[in-house]
Amino acid sequence: MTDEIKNLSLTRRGMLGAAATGAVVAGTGIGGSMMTATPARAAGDVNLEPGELDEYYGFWSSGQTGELRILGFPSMRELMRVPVFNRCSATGWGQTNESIKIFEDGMLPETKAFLAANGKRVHDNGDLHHPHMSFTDGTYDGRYLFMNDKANTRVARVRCDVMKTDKIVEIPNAKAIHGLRPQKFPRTGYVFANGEDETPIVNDGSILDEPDKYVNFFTALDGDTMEIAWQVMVSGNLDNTDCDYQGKYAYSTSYNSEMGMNLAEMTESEMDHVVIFNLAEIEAGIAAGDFTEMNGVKVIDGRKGQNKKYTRYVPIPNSPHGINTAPDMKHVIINGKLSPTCSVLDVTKMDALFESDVDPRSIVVAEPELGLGPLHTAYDGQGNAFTTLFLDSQVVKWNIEKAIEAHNGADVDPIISKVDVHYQPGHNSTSMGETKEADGKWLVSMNKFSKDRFINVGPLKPENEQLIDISTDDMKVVHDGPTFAEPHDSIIVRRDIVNPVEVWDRNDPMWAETRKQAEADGVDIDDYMDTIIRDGNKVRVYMSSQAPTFSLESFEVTEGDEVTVIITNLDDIDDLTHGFTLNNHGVAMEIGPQATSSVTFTAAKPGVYWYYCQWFCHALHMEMRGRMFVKPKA
Ligand code: CUK
Ligand code: CUA
Repeated sequence: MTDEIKNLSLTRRGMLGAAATGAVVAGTGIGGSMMTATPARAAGDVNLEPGELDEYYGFWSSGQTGELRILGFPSMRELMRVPVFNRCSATGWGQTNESIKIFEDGMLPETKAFLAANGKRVHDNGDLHHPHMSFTDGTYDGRYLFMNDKANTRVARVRCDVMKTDKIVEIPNAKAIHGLRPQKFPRTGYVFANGEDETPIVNDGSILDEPDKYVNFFTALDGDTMEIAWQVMVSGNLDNTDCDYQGKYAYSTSYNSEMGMNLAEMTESEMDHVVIFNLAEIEAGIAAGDFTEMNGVKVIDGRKGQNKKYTRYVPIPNSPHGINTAPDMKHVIINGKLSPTCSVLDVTKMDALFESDVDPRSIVVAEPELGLGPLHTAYDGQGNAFTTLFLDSQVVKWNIEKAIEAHNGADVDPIISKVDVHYQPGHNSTSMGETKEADGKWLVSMNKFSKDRFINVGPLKPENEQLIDISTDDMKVVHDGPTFAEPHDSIIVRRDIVNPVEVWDRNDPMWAETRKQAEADGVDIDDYMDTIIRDGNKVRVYMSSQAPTFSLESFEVTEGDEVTVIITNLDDIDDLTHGFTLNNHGVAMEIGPQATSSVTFTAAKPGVYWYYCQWFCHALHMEMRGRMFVKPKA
């Protein structure tokens, strides 16, 4: 595309948008001033020329695949998969010693024992729903990404300098970590994580059907150390969570205030609730010793009716799901799911809620009816909200102030426009939309069903993530993006905020443990190495890689030996990753430029086994191989 044509297509979209805006404004009876109220700001072109770079990073969850994905945005091109809770065939995540250490360091002792009894060291599945970046002063700071694992009750952290996982923490007491958000102000700070499944307060196999003995846990981790700061025990389950821009409150939705154990019981009442957590009071309670220690964690009792200033329960219709703080730093929108409404909370009214016995519903300042199945809301930073309607297969754009006016009796319709999406949207995200720097350019609707949108690949179909230009009131779907199971949530981050390195720093903590072992063995892992250490039936094979060779063309071990292969990639050129794959041993790992990786396995039956570099690194990449010779046991 030439520049003229590109400009032309931009202009044309701008014109179409403006024309449609007029129609919508006329149709909904909103004053014509709306047109000037929304400043012209072209979202940009979704079709990048070959070689052109994206304006944003998209960080995508992958649901039950267990990894984090990085997309270029708005092109929606998948750039990278970062293994987190999953076992990765390419990189050896979940198999290398460096990654297993990260899994094991944050593991509860009972899980270690359970896995050992099942002949494993790590869980190799996860259910990653919510990736969120660390904040400083209300906006992303490019340090870390935090994410949940609903399947095995964990929280992980990814370092944004190398885009690798560096912490995986299993959360005690809670079950099924679901909602997760980092503290926005003054910084992260806390990472808030919801347990979704309630469990008996003593969960030792003696209690099943006594709902009054079931509780749930809200967890605050320290985002710097990834240690658990405290937990709050609550009534009902917890679904999604968010926090304010003032650093005072966090809040979570609960879809089962009934504490029901089956579908009929769980959806019985018309009103469920949002739990509001008072951070200063909780910290004071911890300092004053008003906690119970459970499995090494300080737990505050914030259950309904304990009448302390740790929590408040605000009734919300009906099985509310998503909860999203607006970039106006004042309003919080709760998505009704089984109710066609969204409830708007005013965070400035929360102080009063804790100081006196005002009606908890007094912080609800609007409750517009938007359509069927509202699940999540995103923002444009111009006072408008975009809510997914799961049952209607639509995204609705509505104005928060108008919803408040209508709630106060004015005859105004807060709904600006609706757009069909394909189909059944869950989360949606806008560019920078969960920060105070929301820029109102793009929205992605993360649809659970794609049905007929792509050529058929069998009964299991991809999700469909649709890109919507929101720079005008007419929301225009401009791209369909198929994804594999099952992204729930995403964030869209301005490119200047994220600055990963090109090659590893030799002093990276990732292989600190390996370095220690090498020092004990008298090997310098920062240099050329070709040393084999025999230590009983343990063999440590140190080699370096430099395209297109491994320093060791062969090494010898004995059948049944516990072999550890340690490799430093001495290449320091941008994009020169090597790998080590050992035939018929299920062994493969990535060794990035200037990185050290290691893997441990038991040598199989006697014979010759070739190992090779699996990353195409050089014209002689095919020749980058060697032999492990396994001798019979004497
Ligand atoms: S949840 Cu999936 S659509 Cu886990 Cu954020 Cu709402
Ligand atoms: Cu090294 Cu291929």
